[in-house]
Amino acid sequence: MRSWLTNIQWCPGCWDTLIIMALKNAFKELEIPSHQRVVVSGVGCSGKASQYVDGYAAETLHGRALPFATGVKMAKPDSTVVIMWGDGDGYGIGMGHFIHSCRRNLDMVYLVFNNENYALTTGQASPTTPIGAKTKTTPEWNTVEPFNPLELAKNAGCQFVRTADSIKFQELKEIIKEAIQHKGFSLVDIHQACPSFKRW
Ligand SMILES: Cc1ncc(C[n+]2csc(CCOP(=O)(O)OP(=O)(O)O)c2C)c(N)n1
Ligand code: SF4
Ligand SMILES: [Mg+2]
Repeated sequence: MRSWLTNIQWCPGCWDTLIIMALKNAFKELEIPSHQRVVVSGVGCSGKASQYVDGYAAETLHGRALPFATGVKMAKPDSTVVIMWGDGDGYGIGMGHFIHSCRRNLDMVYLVFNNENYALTTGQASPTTPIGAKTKTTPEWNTVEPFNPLELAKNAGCQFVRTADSIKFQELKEIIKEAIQHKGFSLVDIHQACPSFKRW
């Protein structure tokens, strides 16, 4: 069988692959069989992630992975449902779904690949782009304050809220394991380097 690493769709130096590897290892160490795993992604560089994890997978619409995943979890409550998507997906177009998923508290894992930009569409500002950053849509500098997803999630009722860094691989894997074991909706906001467009 060919390794998944021979079919990489990301730029050299992209950290998306580290996040995928951390999830694959977390599934393995928790001994979750592939028929119980469901990985749902949105659209973006991060959206490709679901193609690389053994188990059921769906690459859905931009911003709509959460409602899709909610349906899966309700139909198949014993499955381990993981959402993998970007900051544009999760904190921009999919923001309403994010807040209501925190309120509903279904047992799902919400992994946000936070590279602080819309990377697949070549580097526009996102809700987490810092002040001063130069992007395609902020050619001089970004003047809009980024929002804090962690505080929003807590205020909306999410009881498991963590940040992680994809370069700290072991730590990321352990946090993902904790998130899977947490009974309820869990947010892991993952700092992800995007060498092609995030230059701040
Ligand atoms: C409804 C809809 N609007 C816009 C797009 C175009 N689009 C594709 S990916 C993307 C942004 C992706 O950014 P993010 O979610 O942060 O993922 P990343 O590529 O950074 O991993 C946009 C706007 C789309 N596919 N569908
Ligand atoms: S554009 Fe950025 S996020 Fe997308 S594959 Fe390239 S480095 Fe990764
Ligand atoms: Mg992004």
